[in-house]
Amino acid sequence: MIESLLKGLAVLEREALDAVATAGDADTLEQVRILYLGRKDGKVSAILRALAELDPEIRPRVGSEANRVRDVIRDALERRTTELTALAGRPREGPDDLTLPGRARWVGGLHPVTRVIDEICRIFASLGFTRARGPEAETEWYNFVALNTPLDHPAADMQATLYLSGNILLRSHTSPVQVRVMERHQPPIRILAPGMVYRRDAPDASHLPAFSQIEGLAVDGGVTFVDLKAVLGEFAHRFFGPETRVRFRPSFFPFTEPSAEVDVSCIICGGSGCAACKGTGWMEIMGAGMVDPAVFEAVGYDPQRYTGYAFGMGPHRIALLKYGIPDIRLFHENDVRFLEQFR
Ligand code: 2NM
Repeated sequence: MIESLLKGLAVLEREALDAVATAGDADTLEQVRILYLGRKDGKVSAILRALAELDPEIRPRVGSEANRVRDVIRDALERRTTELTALAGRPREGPDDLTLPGRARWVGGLHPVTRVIDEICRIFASLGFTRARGPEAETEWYNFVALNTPLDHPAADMQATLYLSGNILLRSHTSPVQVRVMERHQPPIRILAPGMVYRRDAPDASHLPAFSQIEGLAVDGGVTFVDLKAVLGEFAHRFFGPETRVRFRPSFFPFTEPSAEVDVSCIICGGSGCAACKGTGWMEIMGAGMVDPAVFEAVGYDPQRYTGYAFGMGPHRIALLKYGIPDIRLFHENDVRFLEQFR
């Protein structure tokens, strides 16, 4: 009799402890408590109540075992309650939430002026122009005299040019590169000279003391203004789009004769007139002309045998027009919010 009673209690104890351990929330745990320790119908409570009817011989032994089982279950319930409360307060365990948006990595990019320079060079490279480079600190000969610009010309004035020392100055255009190439190479030549140039200007919305320039030069027997118009027209169509119209206005440069300013139909409004083209429908993008015979004489070319055309443009200025930027100084403030718009 006593053996089977004690065995029954042991089975109940194991059952109850299993149920407590696997209960996943407070509600389930409360159901387990009612099932075993509930005042009215709890399995352990019923046994404790029935002790009174037991033979006094075995009552103390069964009674103390029943009380021990009740206490063990009560402790287990308490511990599991604390455990479940702590779990509920913690973030969910397990794999990361794959539905969250990714964290964008910071990506660098080319400066808008660099992109314009690269695109211009790419187009002229496909038309047969080779890149040429030269020093940024130049002599008066290469920057002015060889380019048919006497030193008493206003462009050579101390007020316009950044002199370093003596007759050494920061080049005010990339034409000295063309002169250096012509001195060392015989025609035919077709070159593009991109680079930084320097002028004694206070910075404002449309001027920087240091800015980029790209000049081109083609020299051969029989080169005419028609070649110039064809090459620059092709460039304009590729750079600004096939609908672009091009016009040449008479102008003057010391190193070309005749000379022209080159306009394209407004790249913002297409020519109908807007704020970007100041209502004219046209935008000035470069200067150009036929190389003056005096320049050929300075570099030792025979002006009777060779003719050539040259042109020059400012990538900073073209980038302003292309992207509709109101102030050229924005290019060099290094403000990432500005720069990242051109990636
Ligand atoms: C320009 C406009 C017109 C030019 C001339 C030469 C050289 F060396 F052949 F004489 N190089 N670049 C030139 C001609 C540059 O820039 C607005």
